[in-house]
Amino acid sequence: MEKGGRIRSANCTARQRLAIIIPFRNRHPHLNILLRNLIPFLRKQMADATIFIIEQAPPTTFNRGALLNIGFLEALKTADFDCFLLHDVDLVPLNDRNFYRCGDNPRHYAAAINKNRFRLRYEHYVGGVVGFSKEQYIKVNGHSNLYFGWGGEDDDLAWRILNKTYKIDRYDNMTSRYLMIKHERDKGNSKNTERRNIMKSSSRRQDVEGLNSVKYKVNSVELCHLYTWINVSLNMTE
Ligand code: UDH
Repeated sequence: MEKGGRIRSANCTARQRLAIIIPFRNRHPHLNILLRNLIPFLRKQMADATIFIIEQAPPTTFNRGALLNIGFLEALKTADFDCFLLHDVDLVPLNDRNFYRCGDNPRHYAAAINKNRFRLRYEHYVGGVVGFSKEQYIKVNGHSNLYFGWGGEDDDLAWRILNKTYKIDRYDNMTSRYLMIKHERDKGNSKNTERRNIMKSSSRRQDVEGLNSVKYKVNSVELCHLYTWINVSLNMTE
C-alpha cells in the first residue's frame, strides 16, 4: 500500500478512484478487524481506493453525518476521487462480489446485516455502508449536520436521495451481506431523542444545510501506512 492508505493494482488501471470514508471515535479493535478484511477485499476487486479515518475529537457528542461530510471534503483536497464509500467501522463485508463502485444512483451496500437476520431493516434504510459519486453527493448536499448522537442521519439521507429523484440501488441479498461486530452503545453517542423532530424539516433545509454548511476544524492529518487519519473538532469557526 502507498502512504496515506492507497491500494491499487500494479497491472490494472481502475476506472474509478475510490475514497473509503470511515467515521470514527474510540473503536480501535473494530478498525483492526475491518482493515484486515477490507484491504484484501479491495485488492480482489482490483480497486484503486484510499482509506480515510475521520476521527471526532471530544467533547462534542458524536455526529456521524457531519464526519462523513468532512471526510468527503477533506478527501477531495487530496485527490479527485470519483466514488465515495461511506463506511461504518463495525461492518465487515462477507461477499467479495459486493462490488465497491459507483453507478447512476447512490448505492446502499449494507442491505443484509447478520444483526438483522440478513434482511433489509426497512425499505428506505441506507445505514451502514452507502456509496455516492462525487456529483451525487454534492447534489443531495451530503448528510445533515444536525443529528448529534445515535440515529436519524441515515433516514434523513434517504429523503435527500429520493428528493433529488435518485433511486436507492442495492445488490441482491446474498451479495450485500455484512457481519456487524458486536458492541454496546458508545459513551458520547446516546440515542438522539430529537431525531424525529429534526427530520420534519429535512426537505425544507436540504439545499442549505449539509455538505455546504458543515463547520469544523482539522486538528491533525497523518498519512499512515494503511490509511489517512484526520482528527477534527466540530462546531468550530474556521
Ligand atoms: N462510531 C464510532 N464511535 C462512536 C460512535 C459511532 O466510531 O462512539 C462510528 C462507527 O463507525 C460506527 C458508526 O459510527 O460503526 C455507527 O455507530 P453505531 O455503531 O453506534 O451504530 P449502530 O446502528 O449501533 O451500529 C447500534 C447500537 C447498538 C446498541 C446495542 C445495545 N445492545
